[in-house]
Amino acid sequence: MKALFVHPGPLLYTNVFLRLEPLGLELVAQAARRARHQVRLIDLQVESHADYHRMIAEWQPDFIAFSCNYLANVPEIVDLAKATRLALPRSFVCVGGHSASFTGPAILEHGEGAIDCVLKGEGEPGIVKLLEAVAGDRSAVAKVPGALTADGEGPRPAFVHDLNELRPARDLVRHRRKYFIGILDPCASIEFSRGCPWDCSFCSAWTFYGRSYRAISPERVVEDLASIREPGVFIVDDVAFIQEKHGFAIGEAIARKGMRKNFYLETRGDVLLRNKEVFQFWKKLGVTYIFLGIEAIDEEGLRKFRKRIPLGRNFEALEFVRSLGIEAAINIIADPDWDEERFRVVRDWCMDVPEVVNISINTPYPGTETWLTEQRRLQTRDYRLFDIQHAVLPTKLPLEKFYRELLHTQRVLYSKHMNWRTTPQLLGLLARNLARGQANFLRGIVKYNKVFSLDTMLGDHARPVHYELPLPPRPQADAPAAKKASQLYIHAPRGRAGRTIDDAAERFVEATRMGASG
Ligand code: B12
Ligand code: SF4
Repeated sequence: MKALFVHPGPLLYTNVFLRLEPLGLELVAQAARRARHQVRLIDLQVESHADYHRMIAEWQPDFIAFSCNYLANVPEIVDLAKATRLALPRSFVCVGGHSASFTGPAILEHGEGAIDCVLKGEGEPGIVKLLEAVAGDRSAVAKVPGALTADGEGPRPAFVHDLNELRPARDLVRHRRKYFIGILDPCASIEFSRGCPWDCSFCSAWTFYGRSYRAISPERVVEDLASIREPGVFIVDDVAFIQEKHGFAIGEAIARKGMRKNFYLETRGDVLLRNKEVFQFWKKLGVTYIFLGIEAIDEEGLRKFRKRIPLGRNFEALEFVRSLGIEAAINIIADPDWDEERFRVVRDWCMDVPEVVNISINTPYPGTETWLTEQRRLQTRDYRLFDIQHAVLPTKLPLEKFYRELLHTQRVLYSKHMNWRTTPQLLGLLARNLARGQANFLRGIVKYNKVFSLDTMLGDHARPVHYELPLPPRPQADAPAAKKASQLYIHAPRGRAGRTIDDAAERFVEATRMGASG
């Protein structure tokens, strides 16, 4: 069959700071290719809807699969599916990915018959079975693990049998030089592990993967890295180097091959402090940026987000990153109940630290515990606003004032990095990128004021809403935490056996998490 894989368009962030290759979709496309289907991929972050329509008109795929990791992309995907149904009435349309897995019934309903199936969970095993059913016995579609159709739901999605057997179909992406993160331009993505053993209440990474954690072998990582031509590499793991020896094994394999890249990774402060040597080693291998989800600058805030890392440890982790000479980027979650004073305190704190600070807005997502327990009513259910840059919960300040404060804070932080001290260095880096024909980040800087403006933000709230996220279920105050969590899982938890970490790391995770689930 001819199968087309589609990544939806950019979100707010993607227009300025970063745009990354659709690694998950490449893996799913490769699984289909291995099953001998003809496969193409289009990434609407870097191509237009007109390109998409041209491609389906010319190539006439039998099967079209959209990747829906981000909730904010749901309306775009539903509209594209409807247009596709009109253009190619006989082709099969499916939607998969992180957010689709948590909102399957609503996506089918919005599609009004244009979406044949939502395929939940990791896509690699499911897509092969789904394509087989679509090509042969269509009545078998509803029995495919992870499939949700108007006729019913298949069994729970299956895990990939062995992550080491997979390779992303990097060759299918047509504009590789368009992917970047800040000055890492161009930048590819790579996976060293999948899943997360922690269970933070605002996050759905762990509920998707059933709190499992699987490591990819150093041999497979090196082989994949060898296929990457870009100098920058984004490590997509939720928490990098949870298991020190895995980090060393990969690093040593890379060093033996003499490979040199500039890496970007994300991790937790307590992991950094526990596994200092591995981060020291990776500094030598080229880690340029470490992103730390500090989330809050006071103990109360941290408790709220259920990250059981004492504040002092987070600051110690920051000190450690600085001591390595690696750039740290920090994320802080702004709560909609922040007032002017709270914003001022945060601004002052951020100005005192040398790091790049990013501020996102506390947003309850389907698939998270906060989604089930958040007592505040949503002030909007417009999918497009669920991008952690818009306030979807009622703000204590009037919305306009809240955005004014937020934008002011973001601008202060942004200009901190564009000041007279950093500008010469930044200009040098931009010039070097330009000389190599890479202007993605420069374009982002130019667009900053247009993207992050009060009028744009308020205008986003005023747009007509065609598709609304269904309301979260009523919170059940008496339901035990474990029961609440178990309702959320996409992949069935396999308990301790599902986590390829040693007992010491498992004990460390237990001591630093707060959940009651397996
Ligand atoms: C790396 C990452 C990023 C990277 C790049 C992501 C990218 N290129 O798309 C960056 C830093 C840019 C990023 C940014 C954001 N992210 Co992000 N990100 C992740 C992270 C940690 C890993 C994603 C990843 O690459 N995984 C590895 C690949 C192999 O897996 P995958 O893409 O999920 O694909 C698999 C399945 O989803 C599925 N699948 C995917 N597509 C399809 C399609 C079909 C047809 C099928 C059948 C299956 C399928 O199969 C794939 C293979 O198994 C996830 C958390 C997580 N563990 O999933 C959060 C996550 C996806 N991000 C999240 C969010 C909120 C964001 C931001 C909005 C804000 C932020 N956190 O910074 C921005 C917006 C990004 C944008 N597009 O503008 C949320 C999503 C919440 C939601 N429900 O919308 C997540 C779940 C994290 C969380 N805290 O809960 N992100
Ligand atoms: S540590 Fe917490 S926030 Fe980070 S990926 Fe794991 S569960 Fe999500």
